[in-house]
Amino acid sequence: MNCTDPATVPAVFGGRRPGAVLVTGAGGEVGHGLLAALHAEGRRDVVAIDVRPLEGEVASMCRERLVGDIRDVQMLERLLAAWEITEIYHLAALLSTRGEFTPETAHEVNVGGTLHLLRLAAEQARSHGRRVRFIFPSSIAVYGMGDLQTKRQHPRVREDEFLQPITMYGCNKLYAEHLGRYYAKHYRQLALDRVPDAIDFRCLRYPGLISADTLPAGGTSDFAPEMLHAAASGTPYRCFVSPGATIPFMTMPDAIEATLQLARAEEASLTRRVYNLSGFSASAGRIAELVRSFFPGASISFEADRQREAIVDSWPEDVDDDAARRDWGFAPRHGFHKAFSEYLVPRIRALHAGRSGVPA
Ligand code: AKB
Repeated sequence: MNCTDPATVPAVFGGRRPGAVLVTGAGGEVGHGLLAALHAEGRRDVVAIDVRPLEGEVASMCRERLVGDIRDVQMLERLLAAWEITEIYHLAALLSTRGEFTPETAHEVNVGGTLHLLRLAAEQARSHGRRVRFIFPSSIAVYGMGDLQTKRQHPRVREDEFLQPITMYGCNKLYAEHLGRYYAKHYRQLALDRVPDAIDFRCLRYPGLISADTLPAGGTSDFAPEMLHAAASGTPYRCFVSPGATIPFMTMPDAIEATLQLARAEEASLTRRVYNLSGFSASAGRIAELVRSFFPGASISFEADRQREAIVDSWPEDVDDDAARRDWGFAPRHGFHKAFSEYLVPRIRALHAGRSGVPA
């Protein structure tokens, strides 16, 4: 049922709206994995928003599916009327490459949309009297290493270092992290009717994510999943960065697991609100070598797009995720080789086997 029509707002029994967990950007790569994971842990109260209709198996995992834009304040107002939201996973975003063609739109979505969602969280907390847990994915795009020499001299960057992003997406994510901290701790701090401590904001800085089940769109770290999916489907791939371009990555299952781990962590164990994550650091050249070892016929060439490569070069080789490991037990299952041998290659072969004649 699509709830953009107010007439379909669920009934309110005894003054109580039905409880819900809200997932924005539900149709994206992370959204697909998160909806499945929430369903697997027994959540049957998921309200999903995306600009496109949610399709496939994950659509049936939602109690409600809305087609709408997080910039639409009226739509968010209707959410306030219809649901008692106590947890928000705000995944909707315009990623780094796409954002460089429409930076102002990226700002409106990534910052304006996040502001609307944080305000919704504050209003929800005011209306139902409980705190709202707000889980926000940030990115390694918040970093700006300056030049390759600095990047190489600082191979494992901590959360509070080199925060000079060079993309609109990175600027948006860094500002949104501060907005989350503000709404959680200082929102309307001079107003007599403020609701203190209404939002429990928690943030993970995702590295480049690689999924076996979905293809990425609009990112600059996408060269890794694009290369793998092309090899599995027998399609020649021209990599838009040089073999030496290196950043941190993690598999989608590890990203989803980490997201739920942070969401479930005891607040007392959190020494910070924004956490680095990394599964492994790899160069485009090492990824190509491993891909060829699994797909010997793969046609992979390197034709660097200097502008896109400059974005990747501005990101760290790897990040220091000790705080996540110490505070809430972050422990990715997939290192570089295991990511391919245990997850990516078996899953992608199965996915592409029926499509391209590539032997399973
Ligand atoms: C992108 O490439 O923009 C994203 C990211 C690194 O956050 N995948």
